[in-house]
Amino acid sequence: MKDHQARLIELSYANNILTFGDYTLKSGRKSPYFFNSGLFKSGSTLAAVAYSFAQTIIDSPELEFDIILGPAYKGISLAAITLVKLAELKPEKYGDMEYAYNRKEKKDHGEGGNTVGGSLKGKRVLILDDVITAGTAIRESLSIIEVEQGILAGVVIILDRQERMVDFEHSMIDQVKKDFGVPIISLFTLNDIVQYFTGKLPDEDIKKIQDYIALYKAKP
Ligand code: OMP
Repeated sequence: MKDHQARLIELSYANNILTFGDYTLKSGRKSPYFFNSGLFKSGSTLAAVAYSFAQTIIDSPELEFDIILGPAYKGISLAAITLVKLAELKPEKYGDMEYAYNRKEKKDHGEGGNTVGGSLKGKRVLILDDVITAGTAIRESLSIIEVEQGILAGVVIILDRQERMVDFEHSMIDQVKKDFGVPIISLFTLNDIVQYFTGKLPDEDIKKIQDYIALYKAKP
């Protein structure tokens, strides 16, 4: 784990973005931990996540893309702040790059269209989002790219929960890598969380996570 990744885990915990307790997920799974990226709401936490995303992208030359897609709602601000940071760190490469996001509701007046921002058509699109669990949200983002005639170039997320799909023993991440042959990168994974908090959290909390892993961990 790089320093900025460990710092992001620490800061997420300090700001109640990463919490331990009893949660029901979108997939119906009962999880002993939750990551709420909607709580990146202060200037300093937004700056930290933007830096971590931008630095991870810069450190991943295999990610070659022309535009960033931030899926509504939580991906929108994440994509915007990351592009600002990329333009700051590497203006020659990212200064003119655009981002886009989808509308949740269809619009038939004004500028129309299902996306706002740059056009995805014919472009290599990087999806930037918060969390992948069973893969439903990422599936929706893939269909936006398809409808808008873009080309998937890769995915960067904050947290890979390393879980299997609802009806399949492998993870959605592995499936997308296989189907599209593109990189999928996370700022940190559930493994990193366990590693970071072992010895810092009560053993019983770590045990609950281990039990959860035993139930839902994706097969490689
Ligand atoms: P999947 O669509 O199952 O991959 O779940 C990912 C989505 O679930 C995220 O985009 C969030 O909306 C939500 N989520 C979190 O935000 N944090 C978590 O720790 C877990 C989930 C979740 O419900 O699985």
